[in-house]
Amino acid sequence: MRALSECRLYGIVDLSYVEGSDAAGTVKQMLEGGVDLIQLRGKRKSLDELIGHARILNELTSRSSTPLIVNDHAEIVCRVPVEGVHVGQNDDSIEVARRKAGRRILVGKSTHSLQQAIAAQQEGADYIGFGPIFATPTKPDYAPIGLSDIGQVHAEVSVPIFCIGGINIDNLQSVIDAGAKRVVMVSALLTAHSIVDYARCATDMLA
Ligand code: TZP
Ligand code: MG
Repeated sequence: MRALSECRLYGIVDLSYVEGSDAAGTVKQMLEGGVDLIQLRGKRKSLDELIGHARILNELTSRSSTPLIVNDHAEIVCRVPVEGVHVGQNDDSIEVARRKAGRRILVGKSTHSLQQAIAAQQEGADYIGFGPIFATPTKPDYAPIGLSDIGQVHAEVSVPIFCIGGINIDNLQSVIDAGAKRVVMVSALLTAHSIVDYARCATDMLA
């Protein structure tokens, strides 16, 4: 399985953008385009529905040694051999997520400030999301934090940092120039004319 330290482009299969029936096709295109870490996110889906999707996606990601992370629900990790879970500031703590999983998994945490980033590392996160960098319809209730703390968060946090929020091909270079090594793309990738070409372009820029 690919190590987190080798991951640069994190793609999220967000079921508010992708029909469940298209999720597997989306993941195949992401993998072909070089997305090297994938998350399943379905805010409005039941646990059973998410478990069904996770099973199908896990077949694809495991074949290409790409870690699959599920959003929010450590319960899924007990039922499907995915690699990890991602928790937000208002979700299970990292400790609770690890206890629920009952096996060794990756746990990522969303952070929205430098202080939260440092706290998440101290709490034992394997990686963090840092953002939203720019305003985004995918997480509309969160104020963007901008580019200014990206350098500092990389100086103070040693676990992999994935900048997230409103990132697309047109602003990716500004995020990299601010110090980012890794990014998450949700809507930009999922609404791209060609997910494969879009991901290839982003991975080339992050290489
Ligand atoms: N956490 C912070 S911003 C965000 C999440 C889940 C959404 C990112 O989506 P997009 O479409 O890439 O802006
Ligand atoms: Mg969450």
